[in-house]
Amino acid sequence: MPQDFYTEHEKLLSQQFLKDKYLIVPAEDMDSLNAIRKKVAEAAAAALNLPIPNDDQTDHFLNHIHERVTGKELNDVRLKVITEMNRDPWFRKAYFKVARENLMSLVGNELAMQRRINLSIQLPDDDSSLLPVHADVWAGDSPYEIVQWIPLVNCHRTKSMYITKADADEKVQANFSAFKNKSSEDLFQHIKDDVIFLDVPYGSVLLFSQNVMHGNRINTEKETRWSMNCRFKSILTPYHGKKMGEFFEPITVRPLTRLGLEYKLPEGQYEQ
Ligand SMILES: O=C(O)CCC(=O)C(=O)O
Ligand SMILES: [Fe+2]
Repeated sequence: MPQDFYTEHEKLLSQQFLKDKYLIVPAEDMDSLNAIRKKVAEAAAAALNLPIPNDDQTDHFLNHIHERVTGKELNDVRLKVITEMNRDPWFRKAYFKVARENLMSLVGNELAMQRRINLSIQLPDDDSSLLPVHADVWAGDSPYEIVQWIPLVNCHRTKSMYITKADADEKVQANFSAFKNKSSEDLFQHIKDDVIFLDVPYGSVLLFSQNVMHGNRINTEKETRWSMNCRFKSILTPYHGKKMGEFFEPITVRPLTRLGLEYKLPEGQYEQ
């Protein structure tokens, strides 16, 4: 595909994304990211009846939450925090600002955003909230979606998520009938030498295609993982199970698209 209309920066970004199917980029707006992290920590402290950590304590508070919560209580806390995150409209705007320019370069400038931002918390050595190997497109997402994955603590090795190397992923998905009667653990064992546990420190953002197999394993690091994920797509690309209005909300519809969608030909004019 000719790329001569791209800027040099867009060319580099898209080449790298098309090669690896993911990118790790610096947060574009640290103030927004810090405000997001503060809100999450406050909501978690409230859910656990703990004092709200100050800014200097927040990183330690999140990384060490397993010292104050059991695996059993965790999902309840997680759901309470998600509700708080999604209650304030500023939170979504801040989330978008953290990777706005990169999203526009990779996806388009007329974007739909997932209505509910997700939160994932992985305590050390806990197997209760793992996501086995999958590609979200296998379960209702369209292949036109990107995931914006933002860590609230430094994520690496099993404290992070893994993604499959693009060439290995392509081979397995092209020959998927071989795995028809196999478990997702069998599938993971098959690809395990071809997965990359992504190094995503706080202050950076992971953008990945959910067409590629990914997931997580038991966190064998000594700290708890906190990360958020939210999908974006170009408004006018095809939808699958996740519909506009229900799952996605338009966030940057441009004026000419509005005019075009609203325009009605006067009666008697030729309609194609
Ligand atoms: O955070 C993870 O470990 C996996 C996230 C995931 O599967 C997704 O966002 O689609
Ligand atoms: Fe996923």
